[in-house]
Order: sequence, then structure tokens, then C-alpha cells
Amino acid sequence: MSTILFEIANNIAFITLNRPDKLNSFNREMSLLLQEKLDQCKNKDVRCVYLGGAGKAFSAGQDLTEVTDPNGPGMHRILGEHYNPIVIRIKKLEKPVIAAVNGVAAGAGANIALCCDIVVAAESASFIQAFSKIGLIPDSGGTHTLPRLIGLQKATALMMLGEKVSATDAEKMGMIYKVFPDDTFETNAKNIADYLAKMPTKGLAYTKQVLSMSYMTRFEEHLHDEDTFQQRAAQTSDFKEGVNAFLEKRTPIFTGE
Ligand code: T3D
Repeated sequence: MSTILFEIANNIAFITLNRPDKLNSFNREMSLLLQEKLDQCKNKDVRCVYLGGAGKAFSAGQDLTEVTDPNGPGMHRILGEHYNPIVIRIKKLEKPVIAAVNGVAAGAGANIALCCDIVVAAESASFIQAFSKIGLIPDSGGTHTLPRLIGLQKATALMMLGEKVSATDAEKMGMIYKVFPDDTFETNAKNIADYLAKMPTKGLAYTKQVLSMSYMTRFEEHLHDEDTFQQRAAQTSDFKEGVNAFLEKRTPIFTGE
């Protein structure tokens, strides 16, 4: 059985971390395969990506047995060849990526989820910055992402204490978008993906890019960036369709072009 399940349906790429007996912890094989599948999401048919975990966990982060394995990749390759290329791919992908956090998300598993564009979680899920407990620092972009989501004070405390945060608390502190009851979680998460996959894909991609640029730019420079991307959005056929549909009082049919 592959460590990553991949399926495209209704313009949504469903990517499932699939090592359920190891709480979907990342080994080299799964990390490289995830990169390969994220690359396949550049395909025009994909207009939204849905990232979830098989079984009871989303992901327990790095497979710690691999770290101690003398035949394993070695600590020095794990960030450079596994996690950094994964989070860069998610950030650069010109479509929305939803993390559907079905269960515990720990270490790199938490930070990969949090670097996605929209993070939803089942009520029984939780988030743990587990790194400090084994003497590591948070990685996979977590030290960049988390303070921006919840503020420096809370991020520092969670990263130093390694405390488990329930999905409900994660939603309250702005770490994630929404929590859904366990029994309707999958349906609700897939409904969001379905909705996004029918929206103006290029407009969403530009939104993602401009938001990401906002971390680096001064306000006036940023207004210029917004202008640049707005001109691009205005040239899409989805923009024309959106305006025409509004004026004609009908539901728009967006093609992603
Ligand atoms: O270069 C580098 O390595 C840097 C990269 C770092 C990236 C990282 O992600 S570092 C952080 C690594 N992750 C952790 O430290 C989390 C370790 N796991 C846990 O703290 C707990 O398992 C959880 C809180 C995630 C879940 O707890 P619980 O009680 O639901 O499950 P459990 O009983 O602890 O685990 C179930 C099984 O999964 C168990 O195996 P067993 O006893 O049934 O054979 C456990 O050992 C295994 N497991 C859980 N997490 C990992 C794991 N096996 C390997 N690696 C894991 N990360």
C-alpha cells in the first residue's frame, strides 16, 4: 500500500497521508512521495487540494524510528530534502490547499497542516508543537507561520511547553479556520473543497500570492502589489463571467481560466 493516496475527482486533488499504523508519521518515502503528488497538483484539472490523514491521526510528524536508524536519511537531510520542499510546494502552489485535520497533528505534521491555506479540524483533533519535548526546534516553517496566526506570545509558549491544543481552542485562538463535529467533519471539509474548486482559481491563486507577499513588504509597496495582481485577475475569463453573471442575475460558472 502506498504511503500517499492520491485521487483527482471533481477538480479536487485528494492527498491522504497513509501510514495509519504509525500515525502517518513522515518517513523519507512518504515525504518524497508527497512532494511528487503536490507537483502533480499543478495540472490544470486540479483547482483545489485536500490534504488529510488516514485512520485516527493527521500526522505525528517525523517518524522518530527513522531518525535513529543508521541506514536512515540522517538529520541533516530531513529538513532540506523532506519538510522544506513540502511546505514550499504548498505555499507556491497556485491553488487553494485545505488541510483537513482529522486527528492529532504533531511536530512537522502540525506545521505542514498550518502552512496550508485553510485549515479545518475534527472536534477530536489536536495540535502539538512536539519538538521541544525531544530537544528540537519547531521546523517546517512553524516558527514563521504560528506567530503570524496566533501572535508571538502564544506561539512561543506553545512551542516551548509542547502543550496539546484542542481543535476547539485552536479555532478560538485563530490557529485554524474552523472545527467541525467528528461525525460531519469529512462532509464539511469536502464541501469547502468542492466550493473552492468551482471558484475563480486564478483569482484565488493571486490572493494567496499577495497575502504571502504582505509579510515582506511595506504598506505602500504592498498597494502596488495588490494593483499588479488585480490587473491580472481582471484579465481572467472568470472575472468576466463573475461580473456578467451578477448583472444577468444568474449563478456564475467559473472555469478556472
Ligand atoms: O531532522 C529531524 O528529524 C527534524 C525533524 C523534526 C520534525 C518533527 O516532526 S519532530 C517531532 C516528532 N514527533 C513527535 O515527537 C511526536 C511523537 N508522538 C507523540 O507525541 C504521540 O504519539 C502523539 C501525541 C502524536 C499521539 O499520542 P497517542 O497517545 O494518541 O498515540 P501513541 O500511543 O503515543 O502512539 C501510537 C503509536 O504510534 C505508538 O506505537 P506503538 O507503541 O503502538 O507501536 C507510537 O510509538 C507511534 N508513534 C507516534 N508518533 C510517532 C510514532 N512512531 C514514530 N514516530 C513518531 N513520531
